[in-house]
Amino acid sequence: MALLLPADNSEAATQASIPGVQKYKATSTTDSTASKVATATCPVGQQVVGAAFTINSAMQTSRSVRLEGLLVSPQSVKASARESWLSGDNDDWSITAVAYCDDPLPGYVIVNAPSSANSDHEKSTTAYCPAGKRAIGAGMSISNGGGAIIVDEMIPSADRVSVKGFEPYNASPSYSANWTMYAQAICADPLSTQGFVASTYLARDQKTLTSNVSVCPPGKTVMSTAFDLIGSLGRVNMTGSTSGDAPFNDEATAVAAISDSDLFGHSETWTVVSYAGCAIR
Ligand SMILES: [Ca+2]
Ligand SMILES: [Ca+2]
Repeated sequence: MALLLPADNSEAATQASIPGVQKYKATSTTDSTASKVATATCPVGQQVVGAAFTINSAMQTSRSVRLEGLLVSPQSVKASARESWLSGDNDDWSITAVAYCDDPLPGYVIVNAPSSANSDHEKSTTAYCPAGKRAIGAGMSISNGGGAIIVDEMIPSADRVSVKGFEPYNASPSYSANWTMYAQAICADPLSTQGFVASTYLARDQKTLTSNVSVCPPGKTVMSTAFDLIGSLGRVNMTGSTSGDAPFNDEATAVAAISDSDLFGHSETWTVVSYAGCAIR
């Protein structure tokens, strides 16, 4: 939606048109269709600075639904998920895409970095910002994952975003198709963010469902999210990486659940780390 602002009141207009980072959400249909997509779009004139998602299920844990993509473009965030290629999922579920939108930032660019395209069990790739720019947001996607690939991490740092994915641990049959992972770094000149804040955790455990919260410094709000599964080894599905609504818009939460792969045994302890990209203004 375009903002129509009075030409004779530029200061008020500026304040009105720069309320800070805003969230825009879109949710897919809710049913048991195996593959779903939701696309959240920024208002005209704004750009995506970060992305988030939630897989919504009455089961809460979404054990057999796997994140396939959190694909960012300047205008939109496309979140996609697919039921397990082995078990499917009989429950109704949906996926919500969240676009964090802001006025255009100087030096804004999105860098895409594909992994190799083969059927290796594990693969990772890193998108590097051009020299002098900083990563402010993260995205990823999987090509030809077929409901088999488990996203293990989407980790931001000062000038890059790294992603990793696994085929399910010890699955039989194994996944034999060629697949590709893409890392995406949303980059900008270093002026409007202070980088990412990560949650801490006390211990790994074997809970079915685990979440962790990262909190921006006082006066700052979440402008992007990211996550890292530790010790998951392809046995844990990310089911959400999102932030709260005001007054909790300074908190990002990552949620993960033991996947259907635990049918093959899950004795490792694991946890999930949440990252919040925080806006200064
Ligand atoms: Ca289904
Ligand atoms: Ca394989």
